Amino acid sequence: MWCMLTLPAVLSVLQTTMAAPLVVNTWGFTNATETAWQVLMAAGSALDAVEIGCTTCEKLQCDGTVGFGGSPDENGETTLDAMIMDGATMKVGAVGCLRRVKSAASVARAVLEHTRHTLLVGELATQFAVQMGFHEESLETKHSRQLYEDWKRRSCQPNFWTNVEPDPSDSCGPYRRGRAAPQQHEPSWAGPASHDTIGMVAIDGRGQMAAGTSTNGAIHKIPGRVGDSPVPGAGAYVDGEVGGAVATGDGDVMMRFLPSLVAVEAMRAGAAPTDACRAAMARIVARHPDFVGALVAVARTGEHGAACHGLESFPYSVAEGGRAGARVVRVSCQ
Ligand code: SD4
Repeated sequence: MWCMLTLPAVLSVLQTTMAAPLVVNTWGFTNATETAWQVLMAAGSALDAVEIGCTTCEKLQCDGTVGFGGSPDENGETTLDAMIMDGATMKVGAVGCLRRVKSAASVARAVLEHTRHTLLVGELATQFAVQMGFHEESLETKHSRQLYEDWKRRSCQPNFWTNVEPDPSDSCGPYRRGRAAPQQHEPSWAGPASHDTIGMVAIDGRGQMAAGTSTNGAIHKIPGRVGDSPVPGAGAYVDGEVGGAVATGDGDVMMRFLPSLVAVEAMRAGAAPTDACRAAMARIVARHPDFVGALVAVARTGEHGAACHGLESFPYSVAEGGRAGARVVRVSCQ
């Protein structure tokens, strides 16, 4: 076929089938986008870019919902969820409810690289991290202590308990089982200010793709809670032959619908990234009209798009060839 095409025609075919390096991440976390982009510009891999990008947010404590010192649980402890997925091998490394280790994305990468497992959780994930050379330290800060104490002062409101006694809508625990009330409408916990997980998708110079997430989850969560972010198909998913998607928002709902997988499968079936995100979001919203969250998708060609619900608008950050620096794209959720 090539010998029958002129040079400009060959170039145009290549442009539509191969993407230049690209990084996309949830929210306006452009510092993370920039560090990931630097990795790609230095001929680094998509996996390295996603790890470095998510690590940047962990260090900067992006919006208080990534990294140490945010979203204390009911005991006042910050625990971390993170995932990294390789779109070339479909391997995943993830940690859930990681305790006392700051660099959750890098521990997830260590799970991917040094084990045949996918997800390690809790205290035993910490043991793994320490064995892999990560530093163990408290994730508490003055800020997280304050958030915890304010919550105690508000009679532990809001919280995630249902059908327990004493009444969780006006009392702290300890709770015991109560009578199950008829299933009520389940409000979303994720108000506009309470959810800012970083989810990132990258394409490197060889056209390989990776995706990842990092978060400290839901504020005042019940200890032991793991959200959608370390669950493949929920918080992130990437298939290098198709594209990738990442999610942010009410993870307790999202992990029941695997929206990142649904978006990637929609792209596989031919949908553009924006339409793929809308289709995945529509499935959630049909059952949870109050849902608050957003999805960003990237096709392997580099086309990207997003969809959101329960917010006025949703920003995501992009760095791509030919443009200087990271920029923020804002999509309307109306
Ligand atoms: C979670 N999806 O743990 C995460 C929260 C989130 O921005 O997106 N925060 O449910």
